[in-house]
Amino acid sequence: DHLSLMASILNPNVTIEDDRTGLDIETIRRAVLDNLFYIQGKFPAIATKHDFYMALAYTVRDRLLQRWLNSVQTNLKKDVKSVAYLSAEFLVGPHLGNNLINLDIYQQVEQAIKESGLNLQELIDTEEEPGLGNGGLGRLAACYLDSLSSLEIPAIGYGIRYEFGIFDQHIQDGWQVEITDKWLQYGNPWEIARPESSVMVNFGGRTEAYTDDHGAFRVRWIPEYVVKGIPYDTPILGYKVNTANTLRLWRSEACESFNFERFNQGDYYGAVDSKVHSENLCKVLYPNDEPIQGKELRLQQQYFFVCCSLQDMIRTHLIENSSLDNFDQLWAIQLNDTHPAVAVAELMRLLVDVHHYEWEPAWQITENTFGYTNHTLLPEALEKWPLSIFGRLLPRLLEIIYEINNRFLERVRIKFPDNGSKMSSLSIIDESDDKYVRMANLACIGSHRINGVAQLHSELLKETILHDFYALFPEKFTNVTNGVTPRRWMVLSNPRLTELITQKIGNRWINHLDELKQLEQFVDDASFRSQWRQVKQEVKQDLAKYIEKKVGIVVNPASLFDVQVKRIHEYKRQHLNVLHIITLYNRLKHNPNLDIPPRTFIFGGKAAPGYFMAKRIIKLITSVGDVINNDPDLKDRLKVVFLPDYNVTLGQRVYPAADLSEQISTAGKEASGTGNMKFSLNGALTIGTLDGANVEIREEVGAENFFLFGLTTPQVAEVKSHGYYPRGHYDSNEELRGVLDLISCGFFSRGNRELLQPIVDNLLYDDPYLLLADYQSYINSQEEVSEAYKDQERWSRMSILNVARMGKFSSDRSIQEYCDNIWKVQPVSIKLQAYNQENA
Ligand code: F58
Repeated sequence: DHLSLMASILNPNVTIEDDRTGLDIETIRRAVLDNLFYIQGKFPAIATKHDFYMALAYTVRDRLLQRWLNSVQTNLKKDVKSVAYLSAEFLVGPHLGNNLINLDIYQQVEQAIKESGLNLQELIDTEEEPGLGNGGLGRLAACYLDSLSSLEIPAIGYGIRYEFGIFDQHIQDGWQVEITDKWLQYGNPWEIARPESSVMVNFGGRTEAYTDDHGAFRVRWIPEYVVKGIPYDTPILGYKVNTANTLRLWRSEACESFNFERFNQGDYYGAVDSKVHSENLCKVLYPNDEPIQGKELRLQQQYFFVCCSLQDMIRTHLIENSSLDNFDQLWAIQLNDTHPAVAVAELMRLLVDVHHYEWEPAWQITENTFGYTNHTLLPEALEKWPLSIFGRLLPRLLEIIYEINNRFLERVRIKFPDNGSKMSSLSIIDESDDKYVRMANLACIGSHRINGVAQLHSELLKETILHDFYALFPEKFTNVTNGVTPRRWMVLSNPRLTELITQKIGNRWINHLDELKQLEQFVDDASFRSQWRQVKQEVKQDLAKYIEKKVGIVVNPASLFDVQVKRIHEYKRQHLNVLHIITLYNRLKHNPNLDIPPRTFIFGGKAAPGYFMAKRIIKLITSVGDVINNDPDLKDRLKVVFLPDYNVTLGQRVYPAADLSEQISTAGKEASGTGNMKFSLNGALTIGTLDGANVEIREEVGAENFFLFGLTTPQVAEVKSHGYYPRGHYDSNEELRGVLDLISCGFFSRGNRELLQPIVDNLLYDDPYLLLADYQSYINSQEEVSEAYKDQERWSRMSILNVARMGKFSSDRSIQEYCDNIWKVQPVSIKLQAYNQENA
């Protein structure tokens, strides 16, 4: 139209709006029909819901492209420093709804879809979520991408495009059954393959010394086979800004030109074999959460995506720069845990072997470039690779690691002479029994910053697993407390509460979360509190409907929704929650007149397929639920629900509907937690230990608005140091004894005494996570919860104050801290220029 044409003549930064960029309702409606016809090949009359979803997704993608391509172009510029976030997992969740929020076109699109006789929410719910992560670590990476773009920081996320993400969980007869996640089967409208930017990755073989033309001594790697990495790019748009950064995920393929003979001289089966082998590399995400197993394929995955990503950064760097001398000034690379830590050795290899740097300057660049984030204190979760596997798969990398280690240990020897135990704990090579490569040591040595993910965790790192590194380089250690994005975890998932808050304080809180503080002024306003309760009630009704549809259990939306959703793990203590449920059950059976508010216990979470105890805990929950949900004596006062297939999409339904958030890990075990933040942001109160970020949440919301229980980290250590005797708690606590005995006698397992006994035995004779030691304290705290819930006005006050004081836990704050203290990067605002304008 002539207005926008005029505008574009006057100001070249304003683009001409057409059917692929226009944001008004009519243009969007037309564009969806256009895409339905030209991309899905369907008339509306025969189109499925999925067809409409695809048509809408492409409509939205079209509207991202200008911002995206202009962002990519800008990030290439000579003086722009970028963040590269290296992560084996990105648990981004469905894109459609989030992009509508960040583009700020939700309402227009909702209207346009309505005018076509459809429902936007239904289309949003059609999207298959990319489950490219296990849990908190992968989801954190996704929140960080959202905040990087929203803060206009030039950034790229690098990872693996797994063909099968985290498995889908079905529950059969109360047990978890794993089903493969075929997330790509109907196509992915959000990604663009860039085969022209493919790179090659070496594996196996041997190394060879040679002298180059200038007489310099060099090494080359003669691989056994070469795999091709093909990048698939997804735009990550920021909230109401032009910045759309890239998530670049690598897929592996056979490099047919490498093994020329096989592919071209008749060994057809051999060629196909090698193709299959290469494609297997990125087939499936490893579904284990904490304890790691040294599987060769996983090391291949790690090296594959790291090698592809570093080559990609170097290639982009050399477009505008004549050398890599300033690589560390233009790139800040963050290692999301040790999974990409081989990058330290790989960057050295690329600088020394390929770009012919001397060791020392190459090492300076490397150390200045990397930062390392640790996400766990569990010693069994620290990655180490058997030396034999590592050397066979990555012979040149092992040589480089030895060289890094020798030079490093030389410095250690000077600082701590004659200290053999320090040397062996700091060495990258673990020589205890079998030899291993310790990835955390490599990450610490090769990074200029090392951070934990909550204050307590960062302190414990310095005191425990990284103690000797802290003694050596105290200046490297810092903390960045995790955060979550309010766009997905409030605006998208909880539109009702978003609306109520925005009515009161405007919408600046969405990207300045501290502004929620202003809600405190309404805490004494009875009509506001009643609106607040009304919103929670409606959201709980939605979840109740979902529960009935999914698992056939009718729950009372007025009951207290007591929720624990997270991976199933002994340290997270879902079974402690169950001990409380059985305690209430026994109390109600013995005293039917007991005055406690009705509760609905909601669980969700996946167990690692090979984790025996975690799978039994699921069976325990479902078994207890079967009995309790069907006991007429209880008159529906208790319900226990296990929601299958907990994932990002389900999280978006659950957090807004929770009254109580269960954050009950053994103190000192949960690095941070991020679900804890999502709950509290949505108005749930927390029952929790002094663990991870719970400590800081309690500090922010006020001790009086948080249900605390349990041993502290030093108390846990104290109990363990005196030879913990869990049986003593069983002997002395009659109510606890009643609970454990009821499980043991087969009451919840149709008389089968073997089924759940492993859990009881573990608690009585080992109890590594101190459930029995914390039991009474937990029960007492739960009684306070029930008392508080009976006084709905008091509960609403506490809920409002929780939300009002959650400002700190925005991932925008976390990312700002990374930018200031670790990456030293600045925002860059993106000017829009259309593809058909001059100089584009
Ligand atoms: C989690 N780690 C921490 N690991 O457990 C949690 O406390 C923290 O809030 C979160 O990271 C973000 O910092 C976690 O999710 C994994 O899923 C790994 C996947 C790969 C194998 C080892 C565990």
